[in-house]
Amino acid sequence: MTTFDETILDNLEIELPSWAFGNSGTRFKVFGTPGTPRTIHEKIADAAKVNELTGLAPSVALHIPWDTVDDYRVLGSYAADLGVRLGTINSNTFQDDDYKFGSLTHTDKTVRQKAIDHHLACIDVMGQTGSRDLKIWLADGTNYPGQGDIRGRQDRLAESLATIYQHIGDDQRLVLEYKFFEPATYVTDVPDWGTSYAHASALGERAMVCLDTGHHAPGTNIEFIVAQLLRLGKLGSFDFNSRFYADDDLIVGAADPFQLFRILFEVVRGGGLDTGSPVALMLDQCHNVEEKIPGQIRSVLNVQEMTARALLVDTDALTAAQEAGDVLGANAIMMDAFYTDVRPMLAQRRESRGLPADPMAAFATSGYAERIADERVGGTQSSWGA
Ligand code: AOS
Ligand code: ZN
Ligand code: ZN
Repeated sequence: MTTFDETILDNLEIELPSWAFGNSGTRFKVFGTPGTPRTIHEKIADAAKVNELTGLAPSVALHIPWDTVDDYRVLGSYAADLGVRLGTINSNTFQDDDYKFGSLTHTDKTVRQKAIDHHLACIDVMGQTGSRDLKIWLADGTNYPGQGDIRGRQDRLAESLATIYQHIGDDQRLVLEYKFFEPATYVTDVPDWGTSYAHASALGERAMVCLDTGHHAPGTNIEFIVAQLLRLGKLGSFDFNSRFYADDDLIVGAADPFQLFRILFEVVRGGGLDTGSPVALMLDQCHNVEEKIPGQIRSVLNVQEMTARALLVDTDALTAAQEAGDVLGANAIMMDAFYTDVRPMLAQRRESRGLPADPMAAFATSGYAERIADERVGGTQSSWGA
């Protein structure tokens, strides 16, 4: 097996979303699961279990107001006691009647101000949690031609973002996520990487793009976008998940492992996993029918496995083949790395670092699932959202 720089694997960190541990579903049905967290504390405990067994997930993203608490410093200490830290703060301007026709883009200044104030409150939370990133995903958009002034909405968006950005601290970042459709079905106000990049560039150095892998039209070459954003120095973070149809939020690497490999190859190629890189890796997933904690374990392992395979690409040989016009040779170098089973090597690495060789099996025999099912009775289970 080709050898590679081990530090990239050693330093790999994938943030877990608090909402992945709650019940989620479709508009037809949300299925409850025994042991589902009832509080943000229980979500953090579950996330910490994933980190304990994999060594890959030392931070948890919060969604405000879903994860609102009185004292975020106390919550941070609680997380630290469990071996994790609080990470990205996600704003939410998509579950309030006032935002029916938009939030940061709304024609009504009062509604825009309400949405801006929510983001300022999120920045305040970041100050208490020590979080670096404010991640903004907007549901803003329109469903029918003529419903809104496309250009005016962009102008208002730019103005609102600029107001929020003024409050972003020197050590903080504003990360703007794009999505091609849903809930809006005609115009989405931040539909693609170009729009996100245009706004982030206008804001300044501490504004970056968030690439959610499930937010592209079928057939989109996502690794190209990754390469381009890295070139431009504007790839701030990933929301990892996978999809068959739309924004399915399935386990990353489940639907198309080869695509994940190609994406991670470009991340490595662009220095996105080098020490000090601005690229943050995060999951943005829901577990509708599968168990949630194993779902998160499987996810971070998938990212680790595809990172290892991407690192196996013999880049010197690849460059030589590319420059020689050896199309099939170059392609074979990529495929050799992709088809390499890195699982035994990763199991060995885990053992040598005091982690279980097989985190999925370790969780299954840990008794944790049974314990939380017994303990977490009464109260209301969290669902996607609260
Ligand atoms: C929505 O589709 C986006 O992926 C956002 O990242 C969103 O904030 C997240 O899914 C949690 O709702
Ligand atoms: Zn997302
Ligand atoms: Zn999404």
